[in-house]
Amino acid sequence: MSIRGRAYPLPRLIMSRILFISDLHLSPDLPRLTQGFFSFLEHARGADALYVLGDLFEAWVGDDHRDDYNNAVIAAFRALSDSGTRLFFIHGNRDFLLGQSFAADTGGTLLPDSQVIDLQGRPLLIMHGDQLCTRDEKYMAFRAQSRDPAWQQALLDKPLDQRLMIASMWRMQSKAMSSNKPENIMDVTPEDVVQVLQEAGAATLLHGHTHRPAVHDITVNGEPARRLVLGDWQEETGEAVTGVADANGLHLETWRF
Ligand SMILES: [Mn+2]
Repeated sequence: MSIRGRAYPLPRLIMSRILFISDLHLSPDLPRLTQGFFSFLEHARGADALYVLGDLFEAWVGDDHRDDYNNAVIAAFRALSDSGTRLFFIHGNRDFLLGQSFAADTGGTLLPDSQVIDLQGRPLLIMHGDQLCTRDEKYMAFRAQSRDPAWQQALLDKPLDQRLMIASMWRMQSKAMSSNKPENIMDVTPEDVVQVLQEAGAATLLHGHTHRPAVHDITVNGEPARRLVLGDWQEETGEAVTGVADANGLHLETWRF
């Protein structure tokens, strides 16, 4: 038996590693970012779990849209989940149509809009974060509509090319509207952050969506609490602020690609 050979498997690390990403806005128009995403999934191998907290895709018009690009993304996720890393997805405001067949093909699980997970004995509340931007009334109205199952089905019943046109129209509208909105409207409402943490019985919230990566120290029920915000992936600089839970606790880490 050779010592150099892989006669003995490495002992499983006692400390787990859980990764969190959001706001990749994957699109065939972003080649560097797409490559960075594929390398990140390689880097994620060996982690216990990867959570994707929404806006994985710039647009998702239905699980039946299986072009080469989407197939490659699904295959890369599948390779990761087959290697033993559990995969979880939460919808974002761009990819609210991600469905069960997407999740099944990646070997992952679609979670509800907000979820409490156990992080080494401590509850962590995770979500995309758009539901906290309640001062943006127009968006909240669209959100309510876009999460209605009947409305979603009516959209999915349209031919694929029509859905692709609708999605590109939404993107243009969203860009035009965002540039006219005051800064504070585009961020989370502090009172809602406190409320969701109280309801969840958690002292830590992790979300994306706002593209304002940071760690905020806050107070909930008179106790110290934290809100961690993941960043959006940057095609130009090749950087993404991700979340990592390991021996050092939950923290943000920049992934360079
Ligand atoms: Mn978003």
